Amino acid sequence: MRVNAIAFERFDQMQDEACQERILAAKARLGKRLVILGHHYQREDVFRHADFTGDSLKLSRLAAASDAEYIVFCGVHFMAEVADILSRPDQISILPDLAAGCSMADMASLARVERAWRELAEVLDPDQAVTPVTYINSSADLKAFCGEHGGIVCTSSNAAKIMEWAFARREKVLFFPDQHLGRNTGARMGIPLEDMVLWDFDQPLGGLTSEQIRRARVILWKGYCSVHQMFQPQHVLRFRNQHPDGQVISHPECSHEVCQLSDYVGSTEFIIKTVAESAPGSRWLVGTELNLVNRLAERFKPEGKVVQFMAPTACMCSTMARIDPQHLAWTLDNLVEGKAVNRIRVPRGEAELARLALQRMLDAS
Ligand code: CIZ
Ligand code: SF4
Repeated sequence: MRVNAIAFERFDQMQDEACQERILAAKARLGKRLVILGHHYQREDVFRHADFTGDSLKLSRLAAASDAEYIVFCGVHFMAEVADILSRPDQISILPDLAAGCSMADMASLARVERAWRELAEVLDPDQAVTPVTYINSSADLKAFCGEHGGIVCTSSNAAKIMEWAFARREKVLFFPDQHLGRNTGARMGIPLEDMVLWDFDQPLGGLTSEQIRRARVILWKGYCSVHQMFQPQHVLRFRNQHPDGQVISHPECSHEVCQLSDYVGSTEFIIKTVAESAPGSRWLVGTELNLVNRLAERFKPEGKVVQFMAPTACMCSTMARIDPQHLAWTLDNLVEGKAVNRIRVPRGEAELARLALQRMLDAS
């Protein structure tokens, strides 16, 4: 941070209402120089300030198309990286709190993936036989790894199309970091569960035998989302019991068992669209982040739709919640002063390779 930036301490204890006023005032002063992007999982008191809302795919496209000088990403770290990679060099991507990471993304590091690639090379030639596919929930260096090794990025909106792209090029897929999105997508494409093996990155050769690797079609990284992992088959079964007419919709980061019991499985954009298009009076059980489910419940209440959260306990994305009105107000006040705090900048070489993998995704989806 530059020495003369406004310190966060001045905002830390500020009341929410005071922050809201400052955010509105700063937005008015910055006008078209600023665009605020808000992910569906953001808390309401931040989400309401977004110029555009969406999932990470939609928001990364919008970041690329935006003319604004400052892109303030109310989401998590990898999303602000994608905005930096896809935007012009003179645009500045900002994450209001640098501690807003993604615990799933952190489960795959470049060192671990490179080690996996080296270990796979003991069994086969990975650059001939394996397409690396990274979920967009991953750090920029892993997207660069995919760019360099003939691989690609996917999101929960396009995972099946991207897997098809991958299989059209090489016979196997190494999918990281989310095992569940990989498994659910593979299963939907008709790949038997036994043809998808789990790569335990703490074990030599992922805890697999050479034979298991040779036979596998998909190698799934042992990562998961701690929020979506909370949803259990019994939550679905209990709902079905109580509400036989109700419908169940889940995010593909949920376990395969939960997805199998659901009527619909898809990304946040898909979930919103499906509930929006359902008949008035319908009842839904939704397996995804709580802020989004609460927003859906409020939005569709006037149509008599009942939208319920899948788990009995509240589970939010705690890292998304780091972006609060205090951090947003602090970030914007600094921009008004001409200071870009918390800028996210991906090193050039890495950004070029990551852009290649992202561009393959955008072209394929
Ligand atoms: O891709 C995203 O934005 C995430 C994290 C979830 C979803 O399905 O939209
Ligand atoms: Fe990461 Fe899960 Fe939070 Fe999404 S909900 S940002 S996958 S920790």
